Formats: sequence, structure tokens, C-alpha cells
Amino acid sequence: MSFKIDEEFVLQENQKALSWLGEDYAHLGRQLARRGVEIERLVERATAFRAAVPSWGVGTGGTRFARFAGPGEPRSVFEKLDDCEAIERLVRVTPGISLHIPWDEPESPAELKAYATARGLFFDSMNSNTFQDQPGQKRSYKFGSLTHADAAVRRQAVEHNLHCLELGVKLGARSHTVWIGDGGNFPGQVHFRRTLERYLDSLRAIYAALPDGFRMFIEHKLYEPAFYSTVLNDWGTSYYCTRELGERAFSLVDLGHHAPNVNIEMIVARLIQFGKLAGFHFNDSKYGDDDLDAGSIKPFQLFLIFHELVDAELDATPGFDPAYMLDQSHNVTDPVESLMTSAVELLRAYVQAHLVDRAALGEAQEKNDAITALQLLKQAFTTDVGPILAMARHRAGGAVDPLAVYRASGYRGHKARERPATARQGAGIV
Ligand code: LRH
Ligand code: MN
Repeated sequence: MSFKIDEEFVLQENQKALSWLGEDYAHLGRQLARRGVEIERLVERATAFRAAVPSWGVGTGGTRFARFAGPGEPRSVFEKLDDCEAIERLVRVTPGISLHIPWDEPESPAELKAYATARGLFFDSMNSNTFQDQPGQKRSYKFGSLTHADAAVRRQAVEHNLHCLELGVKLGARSHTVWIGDGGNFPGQVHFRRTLERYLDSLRAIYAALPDGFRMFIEHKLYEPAFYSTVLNDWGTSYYCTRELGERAFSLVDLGHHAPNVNIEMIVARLIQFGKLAGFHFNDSKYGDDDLDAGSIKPFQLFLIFHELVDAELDATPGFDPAYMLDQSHNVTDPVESLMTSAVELLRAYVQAHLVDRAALGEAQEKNDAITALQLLKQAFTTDVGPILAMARHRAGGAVDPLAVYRASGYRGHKARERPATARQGAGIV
């Protein structure tokens, strides 16, 4: 039998926390009432928040140097879903799972869909993969995929994406994400304008096959695996391409895909204004595409990004329907713990952003009162909304303290016994 963290255990563990939660919640409620904020409204918003978990994030991640597998690694997409179920059992905002093909290629899509549904999970965005060669693959992606000089390689990459679309329909997904590593390592290696034309031609073939109700997300990235030029390297090029493709194409923002110190919250505001924001791959980074836990390095940036998102949400901006997803690599932590705490950090930034007094902020902006403007943001960012997040989880049948309950359950130990380690060490992100 596969060990599960069940509802009874969570509720039993919550008993230990309810006294302090009640106190802290009431105290925060009084504080916020003095600011004219109704705390129950924020619990409703917190309960409605959703962020998808990457299937590739529940296994231990690695770098090009090494991957140090942890105990109880998931060995199949089904075991990955078991871990996703444990995360959702405790944090109650992550029922959506992003799959990556062929890493999660199912023998029976119907069986996989049923397995997810039985665990209260559904499939969010599908991710294609033309940045690795698969065993038996006819043509290599060493020198690119959708932009490769050889039309036959481009065709092969387009075919793979069409296969992902078909699979996505069978699994009930609603969007398709395309990230490619195409680019060059040397000046002169690729023709900048021709490769972008080839990229657009290939995407047009994929876009033409987009199932009803599906959205297509394209993901830009500054560099890696190409280290001199990357075909889809920034948000401007991404925006141009989504305009060229059509109204169901959008630009996905992976936080780690920008040069250090880039003002990502401003890129978000632009894509919202242009009606082309797909959503996010949330993570954090210090230098490159480090795929560290969201909110672990630059929590104020994460807050400022949600400040722009909540502003658009409250403005009822037409077509504003961003997909929130985590995309992280857990090299030194228990992936379940990192994904739980990262989901909580997204929710924290979201609820804090709802604490910004936007009327006063607008006034300060009109009066060029920069200090007051910043203080209004800092007041929201420095408010401990922990009791709101815990109350929302508790009322949704989740854990008041997810990390404590997860560790008390001994889940990882059970999985280590159920899933004997495989010899697979090696390197690479998964
Ligand atoms: C590329 C990326 C992309 C995924 C991959 C796992 O860096 O962010 O979103 O396909 O990571
Ligand atoms: Mn990503």
C-alpha cells in the first residue's frame, strides 16, 4: 500500500495549533480593521488562490555538475502525482499539475487522468521538450529544434509539440507551454533574423493545431543552454511573436530567465497592459537561472510582482487570466517541503498585495510623494499575514503548519521504504 497523509491526521495535528491561530487571527483582524481592511475578505481571496506544481519539481534536481538523489525519489509519473497529492493535502492551493513530455509520457492517458482525478488533482499546462534528444530519436536537437537550419529537424520538433497538444486534450489540460534552448555559443554561429523567422514559422504550425479552448504560452530566456545568443531571449521578442501568432498566444514569465537586476515587475505590468501575460514560472535566483525556491532570495521583488497582478485583478483588466506555476529545481532540500513552502510564499505575496491602500497610493503618485508611496507598499509587505494563510488552509482541510505536519507524518521515510533507490545518479536538472 502506498502511504498517504490523510485528512484525519492533518486535523489531529491542527488541534495543537488552533489555540495560537485563533489568538493571532483575532489580533491581526483588529489591526487590519483599523486600516479599514476586513480580514475575512482576505481569507476568501487566499482560499481561491491557485498555483500549479511542476511534475519535474517533486524529484531531486541537479546541475550540469551533479545530481544527488534524495530518499524516496518518485520513479514514475504516478509516484510524482502521489507527492503532488501530499503537497495539496497540506497547502490546499496546488491541485493543478504541469506535466513535461516525454518525461511524463503516459502509456494510458485515460489511466493517468483517472489517477489524478481520484487524488483531487488536474493537469494544468503541458510542456514540450525539444531541448534534449530522446533514445531512438531520428534527428538531433544539438544545433536547435524549432529554429534548426534543417527543415526536417524543425518538422520533427513541430511534430513533438503536436503530439503534446493531442495528449493535453486527453488529459484535460488547457494550455501548452513552449520553451526551447535554441541559440548559439559563438558570434556568427546563427543568423539572428533568419532563426527568429524560422521560430515563428514553426510556432505558426503549432498554433494552427491549437485545440479549442487551449492557450499557447511561449517562454523567453536570456541564456543557457546557449551561452552567446538565444533565439527567444527577452520579453520584447516574446511579445512580438505572440502578436504575430494570434489572440491565443501569450508570453510566459519565468523569473529566473532575466539578467540580474532586471525590473521584472515592470515587464509584468507591460505584458498585462498589452493583454499578453500568460502567467509565470515562479522561482528565485541570485545570479542565473538558479531555479531556487520562490521568495527565498528576493521576497520584496515577488511582492512587487504580485502588487502589479493584484492591481490588474482589482481593475478587472480585460483578458487578465494569468496562470501561476512554480518551476524550481530542488538540489539540496526535500522537494515536497520546498514546493509546499514556495506555494505558501506565493500566497503570502498575493495576500500582502491585497493590503496595499491603492487609493492612498494613487494620491501619492499624483502628488509625486515618493516616500509615502513606498511606505504604503512597505506597510503591506511588512504585515505578517501568516494567520490569514493558516486560517485559509485550516478551513480548506489543510495544515495550519504544513512543514510541521509533513515532518510529523514521516512521509519521506515511508516513501524511502516504498521506493528503493535506483542506481540513477548522473547530472542534469532532473
Ligand atoms: C527552462 C525551463 C522551462 C522548462 C525547464 C524545465 O529553463 O524554465 O520552463 O521546460 O526549465
Ligand atoms: Mn520555466
